[in-house]
Amino acid sequence: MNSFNDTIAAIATPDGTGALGVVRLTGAQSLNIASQMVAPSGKMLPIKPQFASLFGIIDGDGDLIDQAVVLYWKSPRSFTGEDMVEFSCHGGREVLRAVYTRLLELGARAAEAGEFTRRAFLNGKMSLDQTEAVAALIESRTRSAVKVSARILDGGLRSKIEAIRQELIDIISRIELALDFVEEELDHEFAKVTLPGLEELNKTVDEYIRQYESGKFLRNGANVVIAGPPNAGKSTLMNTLAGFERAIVSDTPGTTRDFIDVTLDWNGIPIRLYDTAGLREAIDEIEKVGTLKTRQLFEHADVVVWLMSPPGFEKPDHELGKFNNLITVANKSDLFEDILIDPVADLTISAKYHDGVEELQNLVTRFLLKDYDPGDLLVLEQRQASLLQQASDLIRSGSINLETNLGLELVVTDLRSALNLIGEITGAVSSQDILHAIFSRFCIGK
Ligand SMILES: Nc1nc2c(ncn2[C@@H]2O[C@H](COP(=O)(O)OP(=O)(O)OP(=O)(O)O)[C@@H](O)[C@H]2O)c(=O)[nH]1
Ligand SMILES: [Mg+2]
Repeated sequence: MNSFNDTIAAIATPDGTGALGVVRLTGAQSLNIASQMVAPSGKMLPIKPQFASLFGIIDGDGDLIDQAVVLYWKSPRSFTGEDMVEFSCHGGREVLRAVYTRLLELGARAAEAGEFTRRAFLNGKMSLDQTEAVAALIESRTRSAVKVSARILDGGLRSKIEAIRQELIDIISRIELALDFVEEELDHEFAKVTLPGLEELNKTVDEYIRQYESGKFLRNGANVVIAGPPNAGKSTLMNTLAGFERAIVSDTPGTTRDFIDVTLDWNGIPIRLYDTAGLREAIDEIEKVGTLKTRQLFEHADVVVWLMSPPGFEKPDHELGKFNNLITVANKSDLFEDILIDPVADLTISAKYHDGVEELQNLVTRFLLKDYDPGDLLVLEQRQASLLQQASDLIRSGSINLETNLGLELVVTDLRSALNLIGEITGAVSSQDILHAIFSRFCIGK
């Protein structure tokens, strides 16, 4: 493990060519090191913090390698809480490497993945959930995911977790006080006034766990598989939803043999949509493999859209019928709406004439988000949700012990453990292992 006292450097922008590229430094020696590479050497000291200045940048031989805007942040008013310098250079790979290499020559160490943000956390600039939001923001694939991460980065989760922690601390201290003063026979009365608070707390915690179940689709995306008998119009639906002719459409049953996928954004959820081979008794080897692949896709599907068409409106087989997230859709409504057929389906559409297709998208996203508005969700990391789940179990066990009069000491033990787990979410309580697991997923320079 590297020391946190040294000064570290990284190229913070992606490898490649761009108009600008950023090289950053953090640590006590930042300004000293940076000063030795501006032309003429040493000109930089003193530099006004938080002001942008244009400098010539020189290498070890004193040769000019770039002109860069240099920004200096003085500790503690910086991202990491330490002295920091950022060079906004011209965004060529060799330029950035030359600047970076010079920083290392002057004594900076190469930063590890996530080390800047890790320092920000260790110096109390942000809570652990906020640092995770930094990574999530960078990884966001839709606008909704960006908004959610930005809200958490802004302290939207931290304040809520802090409120839960405070509530729990209040209850624990009341119980601890009672431990000293309350007579055995009064325990019952005491339980009666304390239980509602614990139940309320559990409701709040459970609500966030539920939000995680829905919100994870915003972050990770969802697999939506269109399946059904041959000729139902699956490929037509795929094309309509994709907005271009992705799949071959024909009135020959068995047209699609291998599955085809596209990536789309439905109400903020990154959707991977699959068009599959029609399910029927396969008539040749290729079709057999195709239908096998379709069935394998079901295992990874978050939603299966079962498409049927007139006249048969063939239902899914028994096995798929048991699938939890199945939406049945009757297609080709243009052919049957006038003759008043009412097929049993969750939705009726015409893939060819784009009728009801938007409703289908909304139905699928409502299904995935369990009626939450993406804008209201506080999307949690799995780490955070699992801590909340463990805390919720402990609070519940504490409530039961309180209710059944098993002794206040036991109740306090459960609640104290729950308090620790909740503290791990924001990093009020943390260990090296947790920090390592979190920051290793960052990119270098963040
Ligand atoms: N009238 C009408 N025809 C449709 C509609 N959707 C699809 N079709 C037609 O149905 C036929 C089959 O369409 P495909 O999209 O190839 O059907 P598929 O389910 O992909 O078929 P396979 O790949 O063979 O399993 C084509 O002739 C389409 O033009 C619809 O909404 N209305
Ligand atoms: Mg097809």
